[in-house]
Amino acid sequence: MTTLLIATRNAHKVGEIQAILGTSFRCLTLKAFPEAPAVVEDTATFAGNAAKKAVELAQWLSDRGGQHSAGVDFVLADDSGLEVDALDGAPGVHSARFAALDQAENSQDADNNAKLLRLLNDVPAEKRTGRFRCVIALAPVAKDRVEAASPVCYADEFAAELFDGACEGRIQFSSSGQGGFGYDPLFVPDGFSQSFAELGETVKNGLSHRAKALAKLKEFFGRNRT
Ligand code: ITT
Repeated sequence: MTTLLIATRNAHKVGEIQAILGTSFRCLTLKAFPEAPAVVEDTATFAGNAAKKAVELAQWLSDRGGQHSAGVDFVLADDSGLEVDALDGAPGVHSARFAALDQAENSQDADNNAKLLRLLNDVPAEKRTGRFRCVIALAPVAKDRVEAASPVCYADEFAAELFDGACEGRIQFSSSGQGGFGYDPLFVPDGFSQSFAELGETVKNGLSHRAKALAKLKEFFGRNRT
């Protein structure tokens, strides 16, 4: 069975990824690797940040050598966020620290949601469209790696496979619901009248941006097993 390291420090994301992947993979989390380095998310795209997280951690695990990598075959990283049309795609890649863009640390969900509502104060219902986006990056962990002589080969060895997903919807005028995390209390997916936080995890995990990206990842493994 393939072993994945789910390399996110967001416990809600870990829960959703594990629930969506089910039992088809053996999943470890960063709890098994407390000394894993923090990766700086400084690229301009979800794909760039997801690939950077997966590749840096796969390199780190590979450098530790086979017996210290707990059998991890691939590192899986998720970069995601909310794009709001009336805000030209913001908060986008800055979704986690939207309330305090000058800080390196993530902001509280409540502060991010309050800022979003404030910026959309004068925007009417029909213009409050947007989407969640997710890019999942998968990077292989090299077992018993012999350092490649060429830096090009070294880079290729850790290139990440990318899987993306989007979920269209609209932003409510106020928060509702207790489930989920992040912007879920404000986001109503197309075809529904309740927020992700009200709809609950089973509905969300059936149609979310993350579910769509992970469906592509499962297809990828299905194709490569045959
Ligand atoms: P890692 O980098 O460790 O994975 P993070 O929370 O910092 O954790 P991101 O940089 O990808 O992750 O930021 C994602 C932010 O986008 C997250 O903090 C939420 O604010 C928002 N977000 C992403 N997916 C979401 C979802 O399914 N529901 C609600 N908000 C979501």
